[in-house]
Amino acid sequence: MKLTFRWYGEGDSISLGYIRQIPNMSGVVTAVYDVPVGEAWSERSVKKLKSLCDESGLEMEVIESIPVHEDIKTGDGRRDYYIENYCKNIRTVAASGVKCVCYNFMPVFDWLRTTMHHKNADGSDSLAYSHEDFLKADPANLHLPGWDESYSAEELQGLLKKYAGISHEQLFENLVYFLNKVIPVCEEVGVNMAIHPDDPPWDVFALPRIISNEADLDRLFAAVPSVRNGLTLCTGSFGAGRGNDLVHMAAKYASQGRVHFLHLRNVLWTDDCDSFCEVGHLSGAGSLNMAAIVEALVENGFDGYVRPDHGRNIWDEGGKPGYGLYDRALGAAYINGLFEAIEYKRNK
Ligand SMILES: [Mn+2]
Repeated sequence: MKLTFRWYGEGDSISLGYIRQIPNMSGVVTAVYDVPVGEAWSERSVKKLKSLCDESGLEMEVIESIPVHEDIKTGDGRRDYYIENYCKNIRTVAASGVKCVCYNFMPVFDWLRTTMHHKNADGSDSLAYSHEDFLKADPANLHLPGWDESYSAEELQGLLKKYAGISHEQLFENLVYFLNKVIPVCEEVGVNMAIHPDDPPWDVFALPRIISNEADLDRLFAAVPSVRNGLTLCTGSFGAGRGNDLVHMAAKYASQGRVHFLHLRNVLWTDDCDSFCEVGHLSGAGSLNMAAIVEALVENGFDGYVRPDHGRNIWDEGGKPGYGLYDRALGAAYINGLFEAIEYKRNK
């Protein structure tokens, strides 16, 4: 596996120098952040990122993400223009050595929590989702932690209205339409597309979601069979869905060669419905058996990019919720240990 770390570009308070010092770190996962969603990234911006990484001794082989414009998801008039830009972006990043692009196809919200500061018993805090609190949210007057600055009230209502007429079937067809244009470019330039699952893996506010479980993935891979069409196995996102058998899914998609990118984090299911909180990465901290998941991956030939996903906020670090240095670095150390132990045992 290749261990990576998400880096939010030059505006990130965590420096490449710090990232470089995490044991076994091979590279960063990053993106161009100052271009509106759907527009083309300049070669200059991508090359700048690449040279910053080079100077720090880190690779830049994974982009997370090239965001998909809502018109592509809704299938509206300008989708072909945005898909063309998307293909251009794939060519641009491939020219700088990128091998994997993480993206998602979630309408409007690409993650959703009800608090960014859930207090854990150990004094740390983390992101959490309470189904009870979620049900109290009023779609006509939405205020969601982490989202209030992303859309104006009018924009949000406009988008929600647009999606009111879009079924799961339609959204899926729009995803296939998009991939049928994008995957041939990926084949040409040697880039893997890694779709990120819905987070959490169910519909929110009547917005359709189509990458929530094994059946969804099977349907996607049957519709666009190229192995360039793969996934980001995000254990925390799929793992919030209690019907998802992560060990089975890890084994199945790794053996198909479709796990291009791995997000490792644990979640703790906190009640009898859908509530969960984000916890430390190791198995004992949450509801997922991380060792069994990684073992299933390794035994089925997984050799791709891995990154520690969201961490807790510990040691009074502050900063971007879920994306501090400390707990993600602890997660990285744990991930190194898991892989080393499993690979050692296997190769003995
Ligand atoms: Mn993830």
